[in-house]
Amino acid sequence: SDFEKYTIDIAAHPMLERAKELGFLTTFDRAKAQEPRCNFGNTGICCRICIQGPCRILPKKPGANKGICGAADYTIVARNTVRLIAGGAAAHSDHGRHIAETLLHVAEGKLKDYRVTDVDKLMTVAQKIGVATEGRDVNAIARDVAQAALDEFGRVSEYPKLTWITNTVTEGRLKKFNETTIMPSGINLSLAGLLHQTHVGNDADPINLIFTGLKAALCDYDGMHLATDLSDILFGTGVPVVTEANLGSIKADKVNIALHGHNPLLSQMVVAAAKEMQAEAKAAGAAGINLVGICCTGNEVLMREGVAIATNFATQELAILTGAMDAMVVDVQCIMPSLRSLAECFHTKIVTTMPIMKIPGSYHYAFDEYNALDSAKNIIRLAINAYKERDASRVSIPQIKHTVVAGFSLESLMSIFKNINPDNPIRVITDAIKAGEIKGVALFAGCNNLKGQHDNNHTEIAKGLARNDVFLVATGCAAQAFAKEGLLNGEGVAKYAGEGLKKFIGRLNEKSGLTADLPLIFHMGSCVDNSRSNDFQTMIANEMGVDVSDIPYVATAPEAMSEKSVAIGSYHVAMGTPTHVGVIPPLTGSSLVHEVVTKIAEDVFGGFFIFEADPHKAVNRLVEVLEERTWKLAM
Ligand code: BF8
Ligand code: SF4
Repeated sequence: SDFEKYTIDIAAHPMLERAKELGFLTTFDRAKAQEPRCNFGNTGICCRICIQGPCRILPKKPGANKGICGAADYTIVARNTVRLIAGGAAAHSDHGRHIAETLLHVAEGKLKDYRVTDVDKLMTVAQKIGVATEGRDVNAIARDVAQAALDEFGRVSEYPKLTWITNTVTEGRLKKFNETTIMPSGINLSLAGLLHQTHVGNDADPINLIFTGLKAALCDYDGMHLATDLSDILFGTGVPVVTEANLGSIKADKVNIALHGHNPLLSQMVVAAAKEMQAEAKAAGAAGINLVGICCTGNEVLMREGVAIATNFATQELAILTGAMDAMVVDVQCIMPSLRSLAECFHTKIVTTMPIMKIPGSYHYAFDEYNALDSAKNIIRLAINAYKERDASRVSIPQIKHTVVAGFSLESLMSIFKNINPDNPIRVITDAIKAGEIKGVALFAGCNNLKGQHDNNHTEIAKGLARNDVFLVATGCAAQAFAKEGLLNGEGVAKYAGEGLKKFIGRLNEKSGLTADLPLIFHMGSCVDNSRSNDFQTMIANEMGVDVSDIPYVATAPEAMSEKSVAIGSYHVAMGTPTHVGVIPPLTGSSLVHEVVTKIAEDVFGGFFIFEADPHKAVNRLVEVLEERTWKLAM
């Protein structure tokens, strides 16, 4: 049927069948209805930057080979692309700012429900960014760390440069960023500057625009990194957890609440409140409260609390179609507005919580940091009441799920490495690379994109790289695809790892100190937690005595969709990382821009984009790149 063409996730098939029976349209139907796409938009040569537009480029038609203002295809494509980066960087860093503000209020003693949970991480971060720790009170240190994070946003002069970048990347990268003038000082300054630069009648130079885009992408890195660090400080740094994933994690006999979005500030409180409210759920006739995650807020509470994953971006609607979802609590980003109308057909309550994310017709429970736990309890109460309205005859949960071993913050990965090499844990991986046991490392990141078969690129590329002995780490919806497909457990290793990778993970297993076997792919967290992978790269490069642009480490976003993924991919290129994208982005309308980001970028940064929609070709290309780097390192 069509359903198999839409997605490889077998839990999704019966839900899509059900939608069809009930006459509900899902995102898969809407994606189909959008075809055929307009070629101008598809290739990036539609400009809507001023309201004389849209101007569309017809290369061969005199007068139409430029926009009304005279903008050429390369200007239009470059402007559109860098504005995508700015959107992504704004989203990630605003998320980081929210966490920083909360940490500041915690340090000032203003919030009763939050505290500094991971004092060790606070000390590490403080030392890293140059905040004094010696003999100081925890709250005083936390205040300075939070303030340093907030200062990243408001700086209006070009100096000093961003603290988190300055203190986390290799010396070589820092030099490169300064030489190419892409080193930012203030996040807001850079993003506003980019919007100015791309205004009608401003910069027409595609190269100049791309460099500004990379500067914004580095703001993305900075905002993500501080979001990860400060979330760890507030809620704890992930340690290995065993849980489960896919729609089968929704329980017919329990009050089911999905945590969907990105920001852990609220979802952590819901987790805490749920622990206290099991009795209330039982009084309503349920066996208890069952929390499940969708998208990155799901990844956040998976890493720290072991909460199960219901599903990822493309299939978020299907959680409601089980008929057993009592409430879906959403915060920010990647939440389909369609959820509300679908929920209307069931008893499900959609609860929006943030001032910048409302959906007409849904419940809005304004999240109040000052009474966070109470906010969370009110939401759970709404879910318990909804449970009472649930129609058991309409419940149909696909009994499909897999065991997931996750929680691999860099700290928890290093503590496993430490069991093998106590003096220098990172050598566990650099030695394996040098010995040729593994071919390098690949980061899987990013979304689902309805342009392709859901989750197929993720899993095919992962299996292909595993077979080629590449050590795999993952974040975001990519990690959730693997979780749902059973690749985040020991069986995944047995089935798909090449001989070298099998030996490598086997060695880690012997000394892991865990009861569960280690997985084929190491789940590092949410999308902001790509910063964990960047720290991993930096450690490897420093240990090998080279820059990150020389190490066999690649990134892939097999099903990239969001502006955030464009920002992440772009800063990876600036970091010197070969970066594969499995969806052809809207920039092919300018051969110049295409050439710059796929080829010339390598001469400047060492990193470059690989656009390849075919998963098998992508694997070959990525393996080739890794082998070339290993070969060069050995020379
Ligand atoms: O921040 S991977 S679809 S959920 S944007 Fe969104 Fe993409 Fe999923 Fe996480 Ni990241
Ligand atoms: Fe057209 Fe130029 Fe306006 Fe773009 S900025 S819409 S190309 S006139």
